[in-house]
Amino acid sequence: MDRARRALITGGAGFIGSNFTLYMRAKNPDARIVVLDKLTYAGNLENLAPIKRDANFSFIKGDINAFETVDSVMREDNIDTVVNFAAESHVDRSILGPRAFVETNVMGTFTLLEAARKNWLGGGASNDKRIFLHVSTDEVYGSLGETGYFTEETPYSPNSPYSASKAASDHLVRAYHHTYGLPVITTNCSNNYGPYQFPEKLIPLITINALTGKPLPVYGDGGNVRDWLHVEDHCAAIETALDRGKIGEVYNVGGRAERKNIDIVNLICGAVDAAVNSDKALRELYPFDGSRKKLITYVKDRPGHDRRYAIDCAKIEKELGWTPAVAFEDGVRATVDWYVKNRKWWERVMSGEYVKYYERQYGGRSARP
Ligand code: NAD
Ligand code: TDX
Repeated sequence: MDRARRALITGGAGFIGSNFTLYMRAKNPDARIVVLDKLTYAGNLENLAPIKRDANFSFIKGDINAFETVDSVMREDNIDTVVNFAAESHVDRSILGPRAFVETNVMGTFTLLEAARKNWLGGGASNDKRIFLHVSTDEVYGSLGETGYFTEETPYSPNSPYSASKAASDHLVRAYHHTYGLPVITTNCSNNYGPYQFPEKLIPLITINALTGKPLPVYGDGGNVRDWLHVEDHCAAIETALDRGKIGEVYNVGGRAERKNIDIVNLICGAVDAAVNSDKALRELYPFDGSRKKLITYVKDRPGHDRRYAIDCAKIEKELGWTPAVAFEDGVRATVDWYVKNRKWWERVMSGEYVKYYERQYGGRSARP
């Protein structure tokens, strides 16, 4: 990162936000970093433990909907960079209970934009280094057939309450630039994976279930396709957009790694088998006879399940020089190893709330219709 930013990172105790906070601190020891996070079920302060004693870092437990909190942080810390990760992020939870998605993703982003407008455009000294970077998703573009890619020009067509709420937030961000001149950049990224991902998402859920010998739920026919990006590559893309992105622009970020869900589940089974079989202590901890592929269980499909996502990331590659670096199969094996080594982390986050969610989401769903 090319200079000492004064950054407010919202949702910095979640999966991508904590990876980005640690990445930014490592790249730029002089940056002032303030993380604002509500610590919902998905937020975990332990993710930020490596920098908790850093003098140039502070954590604030708070809601992006609380205008006074956001406003005072922006003013008192003289924030010039907002990176907005805070969100309700899980599609299945948005189907079970959409309200929180509208409250945080739409109203929360609106509140942040209002605080940035007041602090940056309210008549004080101008500063051309200010950036409000909004972290969004490829899901806003809807679902693709067998062919084609999402570009920055693809019309929005969100299908789940999650993607609709993210789409609404993207539109507000765009409007604040167009109407008020707020210095914004939006990134729309494909599916991430890597350390610290909450085990409600496909890759960590399948990894932990395979380790612990539980059924591996595959929705529908397992043929849905996602484009996967290692979280470290996403962090580098955000850093690139902050350093070299053009204000007012949108950048699609993807891994050029389209995979069918069932192929990923098979890959994880192989990686878990290999990791456990290579170590006597792990064999005793996670005993299993044969390949874990036998745990694969096809279950009832997700309502409105998007069939295929695929990102065309040529714009950020050509204009800003970013490109994904982690090969998918290598990244998945490294991620499986991380979950094998960090059992304490996932045992703690799979608390009472998680058990209730899991039962609601997967209980009585074992047969495909
Ligand atoms: P996550 O669910 O792991 O983390 C979200 C964080 O936001 C948590 O720490 C949570 O406590 C915090 N949060 C939630 N509501 C809040 C509120 N009202 N105020 C303050 N903090 C709040 O999510 P993630 O997977 O790390 O995703 C981060 C961002 O990236 C989201 O905006 C998501 O839409 C986007 N994104 C995610 C992916 C992916 O594959 N995970 C891909 C593309 C884009
Ligand atoms: O148990 C499961 N079985 C299964 O087959 C789970 C949890 C998922 N799936 C399927 C559904 C999807 O086709 O795997 C695919 C990936 O599912 P998720 O990990 O839930 O991700 P997805 O719905 O694609 O959304 C993710 O990518 C875009 C993130 O959760 C979003 O935050 C991000 O914006």
